[in-house]
Amino acid sequence: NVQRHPSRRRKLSSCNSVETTDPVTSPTAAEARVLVINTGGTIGMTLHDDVLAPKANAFVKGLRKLPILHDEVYAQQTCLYEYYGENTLVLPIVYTNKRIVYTILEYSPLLDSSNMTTDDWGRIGKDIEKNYENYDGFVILHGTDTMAYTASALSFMCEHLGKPIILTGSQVPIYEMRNDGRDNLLGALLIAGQFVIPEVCLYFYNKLYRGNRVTKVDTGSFNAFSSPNLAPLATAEVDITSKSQGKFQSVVRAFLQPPMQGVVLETYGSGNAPDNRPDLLEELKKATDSGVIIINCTQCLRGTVSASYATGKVLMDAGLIAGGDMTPEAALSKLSYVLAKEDLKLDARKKMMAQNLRGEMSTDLVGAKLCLSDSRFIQVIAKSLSISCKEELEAIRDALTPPLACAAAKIGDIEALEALKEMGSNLCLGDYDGRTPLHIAACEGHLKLVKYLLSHGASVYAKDRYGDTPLCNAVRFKHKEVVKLLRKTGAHFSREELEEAGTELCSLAASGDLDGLEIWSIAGADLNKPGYDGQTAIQVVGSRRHALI
Ligand code: ASN
Repeated sequence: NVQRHPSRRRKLSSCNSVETTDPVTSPTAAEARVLVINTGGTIGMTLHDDVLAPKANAFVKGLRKLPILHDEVYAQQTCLYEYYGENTLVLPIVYTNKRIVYTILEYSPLLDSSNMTTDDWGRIGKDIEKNYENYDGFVILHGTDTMAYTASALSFMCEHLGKPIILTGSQVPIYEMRNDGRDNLLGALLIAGQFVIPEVCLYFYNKLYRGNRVTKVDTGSFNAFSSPNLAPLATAEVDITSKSQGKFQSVVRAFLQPPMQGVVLETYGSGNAPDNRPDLLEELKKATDSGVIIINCTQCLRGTVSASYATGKVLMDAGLIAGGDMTPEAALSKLSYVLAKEDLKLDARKKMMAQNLRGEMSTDLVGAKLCLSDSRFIQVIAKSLSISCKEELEAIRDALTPPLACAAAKIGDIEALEALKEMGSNLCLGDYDGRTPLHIAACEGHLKLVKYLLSHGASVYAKDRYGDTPLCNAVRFKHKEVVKLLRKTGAHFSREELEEAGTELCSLAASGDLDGLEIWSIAGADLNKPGYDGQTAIQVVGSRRHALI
């Protein structure tokens, strides 16, 4: 795709590069941009006095020397540093003929993640917000010790997220001969640059996990994280396809006193505690009565908190909130997030804690199990193919339903979409051309349906095989209200699209299409952007008026 970064391309002739037709170095590949925020952690540490500690201003220089993580020839040929600055690097070309250009923002001081505080979470969140529109994805380099906490915290902080945020790091510094940092960084960059996964994720040892589902389980293995209750979101294989009793009671009482506002309690099995300790239960009850939010999480890696035992029911009776299958890391961060919502009353806060906010807990494990039995359509097909096992049924459903959902979107049939959703199909998936129901609804101008899809998690950032988003489609087909709604939901033109808009705007101006110009402007285009001949749309409108007079 030759038009992805036109202004850099325009400069190419003046920069000291030699044009080439070699596909590996040719500066004609489409580019994705990823922002890497380096907060510290083992990945960039070096040995000082026999202990590992972060080293400032060394990471970018180190990466430049690793051909697997940086293509210096391409950088020179495309004036990369001149355009994006010295801290920008570029991966070798990937098989999808894409270049991933990444810029590293290094924090000072770099931290061992055991020293991270909630202020650091806030700083990361703000930096993502500040740079959100200029990048396709974000990678956060972070120490492993508290990575699951930061991932959980970011998942709650990032409301209406539409782009991937991927935390990664390593167990061994990237500068050492045998290390896991190179693979982890490379995998995270490839995913952040090529896939629209609108979640906070954690990538480690070839697996992409939902960030608020992981826990660090191993201090000495490259396979350091586990997501016990939710399978990885993606796997990168060949292809990328998630005490003493009396004293204890007084400690509990002291601990639950003001200003304590919330507590995560890790309990046995399915959320159980001794029911023969009325003294402790009474302390817990007193605390919840006085407004302390206590979340009951299980100590077990797999399974969920339930009220199936008397020993669990006593905790519910004491006013604890069942934490389902949330990790304690996610529960703690969620609690900080909910407690920070100052405008919420206690009941509303408690309700939020019990609800699934970002996929951190399975709401109803039984109900969530896929039920294909009531889907006549899939059954008929399965029967004709003599298929009965659940996995094969799911495979058929996943192959068939995206084009069906697109067909329903084309005719504005919300009921059909609702039925497909109930069948367990994902309305965000695209058809063979990567076109999602939202793309189709945007083309057709079905405002109600666009609203429906957006409220059911459709991504405004989904790109079809031509690189177009639903916003591009709505603009092209001049559906003003859809454009407004998509913009309100966070859709925006990429920097490259804004650069390229000048010529299109001029041709609209030349044909007197003021409506079209208005829609482009609502979509974020600058009517003062010059077209290929240096004239702006406004100038073209002016000279056209002049000619008419
Ligand atoms: N102590 C390190 C950290 O969390 C551990 C690591 O990154 N592997 O920063």
